[in-house]
Amino acid sequence: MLDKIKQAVLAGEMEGIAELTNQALAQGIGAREILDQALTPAMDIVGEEYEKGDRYVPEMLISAETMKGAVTVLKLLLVEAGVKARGKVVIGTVEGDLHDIGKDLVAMMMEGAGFEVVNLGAEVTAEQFVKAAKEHEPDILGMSALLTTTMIHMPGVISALKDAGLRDQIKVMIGGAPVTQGYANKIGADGYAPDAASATKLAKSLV
Ligand code: B1M
Repeated sequence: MLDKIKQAVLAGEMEGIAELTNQALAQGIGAREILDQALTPAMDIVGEEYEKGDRYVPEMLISAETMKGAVTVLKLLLVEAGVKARGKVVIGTVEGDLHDIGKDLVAMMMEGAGFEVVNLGAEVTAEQFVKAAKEHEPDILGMSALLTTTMIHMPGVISALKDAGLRDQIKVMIGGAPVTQGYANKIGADGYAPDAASATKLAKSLV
């Protein structure tokens, strides 16, 4: 059953995943087991295949959505069982930038990896990032930018976090097509990732 669930995530079988997950639970397989032995390993494979170029973005999205379908079924049970989220992430696309596909993919992969994710959407101002940081107290704040004209808002968000006295408690990670590791170093971010799979790995290493 666990292998069936794993294969369903790999194949992106969104339609049947909720039923399959419920069947596994009915057979006495624990929510934690399903998460650790089927869903997470499947998403690890998806990430590795994407990194190697064996899987394309739409396939990764479909697998991520499939995993979300299973996680939705398990969520309540996992909370009840006291399975702590790996950490909390507040994520958004920066001010003036409405590209959100890549950011949503990162958010989904992180959720799949066990993070609690607060997705602020696109065109998020520094003030909105800080407000969300105060409200949700995340371990990580993630910023995405797809335009050379909007990535310049990233240092402003970091300054605003500093001004609000929050910078020491929150790791900042950034990404998006024009963003680089060099830029992350320059603006004092804690990390940069080039794609959703490595963003998830980075988030794990930051918490
Ligand atoms: Co726009 N656009 N666009 N666009 N668009 C680009 C980015 C562009 C490169 C196209 C081009 O000219 N070749 C170019 C930017 C040039 C530049 O600044 N260097 C561009 C432009 C110029 C514009 C407009 C200015 C066009 C115009 O109106 N004249 C305009 C700007 C609007 C605005 O934001 N204010 C605009 C508008 C749009 C659409 C609305 C039509 C649409 C966005 C729809 C949406 O997102 N809801 C759009 C699209 C779709 C694109 C392209 C074609 C695709 C972007 C995408 O979704 N890629 C893009 C060209 C391209 O990339 N081929 C382009 C797929 C996605 C999965 O990848 O977003 O890179 P990506 O995300 C990756 C990684 O970057 C990384 O992981 C993701 C998953 O692997 N990542 C992170 C992303 N965020 C991360 C955060 C992290 C870590 C990793 O940590 C927090």
